[in-house]
Amino acid sequence: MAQAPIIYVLNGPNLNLLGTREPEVYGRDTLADIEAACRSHAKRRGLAIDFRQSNHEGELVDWVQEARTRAAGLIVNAAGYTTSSVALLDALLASGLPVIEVHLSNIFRRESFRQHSLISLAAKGVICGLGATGYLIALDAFARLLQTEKEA
Ligand code: CA2
Repeated sequence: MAQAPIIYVLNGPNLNLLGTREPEVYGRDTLADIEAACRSHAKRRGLAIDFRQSNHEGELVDWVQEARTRAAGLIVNAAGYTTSSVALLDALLASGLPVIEVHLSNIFRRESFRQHSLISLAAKGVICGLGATGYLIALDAFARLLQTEKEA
């Protein structure tokens, strides 16, 4: 059987703290819970995931460059780098891969500085405010997208 397409799921700074603080904003799931949910959901959709988190901008850039040759798409929650990282935006644009941007919280109900995403300039779609479910919806979108590409 052919290998399942790989979706890189990249998480930015401080998301390793999920489940320990600010549950009213980010929910009670830990990042490990989200990874487990993504892994089983991806399997149901015929996808594989490579799920990672880094507090370092350059490491995220390296992973996007790596994804170019390994992945069929990227799900990115760039966290605090969302509004500031031209380097990450450039890497995403250069990857030529479809990107879905995800945020756990509804950034449009929060401070205005959170509402201007640079990453969105590289994104096919953006999902926010649905907590961990947003990642699963992004995987659903990739399953449909890749199926449509296969049929074309
Ligand atoms: O809602 C999201 O997913 C965000 O990307 C999360 C970022 C924030 O800067 C964005 O505006 C929206 C923050 C991630 C920090 O996560 C924490 C989790 C638990 C405790 C403290 C921070």
